[in-house]
Amino acid sequence: MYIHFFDLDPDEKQGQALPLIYVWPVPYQGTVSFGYGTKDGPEAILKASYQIETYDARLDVDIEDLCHFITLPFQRTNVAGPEYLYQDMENFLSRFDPKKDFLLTLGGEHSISFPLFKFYARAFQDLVILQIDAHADLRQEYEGSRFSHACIMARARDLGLRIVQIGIRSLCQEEAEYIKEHNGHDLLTFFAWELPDPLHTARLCREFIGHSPVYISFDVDGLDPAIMPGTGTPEPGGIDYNWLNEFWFKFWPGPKLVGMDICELAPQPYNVVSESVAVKCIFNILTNYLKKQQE
Ligand SMILES: [Mn+2]
Repeated sequence: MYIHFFDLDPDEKQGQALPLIYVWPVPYQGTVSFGYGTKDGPEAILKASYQIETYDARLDVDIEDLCHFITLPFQRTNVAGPEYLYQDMENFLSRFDPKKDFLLTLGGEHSISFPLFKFYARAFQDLVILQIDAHADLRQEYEGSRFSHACIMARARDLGLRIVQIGIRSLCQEEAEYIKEHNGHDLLTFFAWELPDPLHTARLCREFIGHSPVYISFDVDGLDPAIMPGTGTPEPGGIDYNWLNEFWFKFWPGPKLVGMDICELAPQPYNVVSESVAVKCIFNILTNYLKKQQE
């Protein structure tokens, strides 16, 4: 069984006062519109993490010296609909403290983010969601559901949360109009076709975020399908791996990160590129954030 994220056993480092990160697998697949397989995402990410070097050569730091990982049991996922899943997730989350506990949630489709938005928004009213995604996810309703993965950021707006979106390139007219109206006020959208360089993007994000804490909601389809083929709704023209890594490098030191999720990974048979890229993306976020917190 692949339980220890990055093959790091927290018991081996007991006594070291390092930040704790709870890895929470939520293999929910309910409202996905096209591709299938997001229920296998969490397991594929855990498995792939065993193959990844834990030393970050650029930052000259090993992730095992930055944090401890504790993998939580796989969340039971009720497929009757997101409302049922949310109840189960909220029950589980009631044991955690949003002020102190960093959850790294492994989806599952993007609808799994909503209980986490609510969880952290309770403690941080000025929370900003940093969304990596090909899709705006700002529809009020999709295929009869308000809690579809295609509406997840509209639900974040219902909670009063500000959102930064990076990599967006697939949206409907209703969403385009919403973005026009809100961009620069309570929403900051970077379309993939006009993405500035990482340094400039990081500066604009930090200006918009100010002193507010951040929660990262990472839909893997934000990346280019050339490096992330394993996802349900691939969209060409996505974010480049090195661009994104450079962005995190320039984004911190900066806003406090309270938690994150990564979702919509649908592993492909005989091809481990997607889950390996997903693990590296998680790794880069954590090493850049935690290392610069220490400095
Ligand atoms: Mn998406």
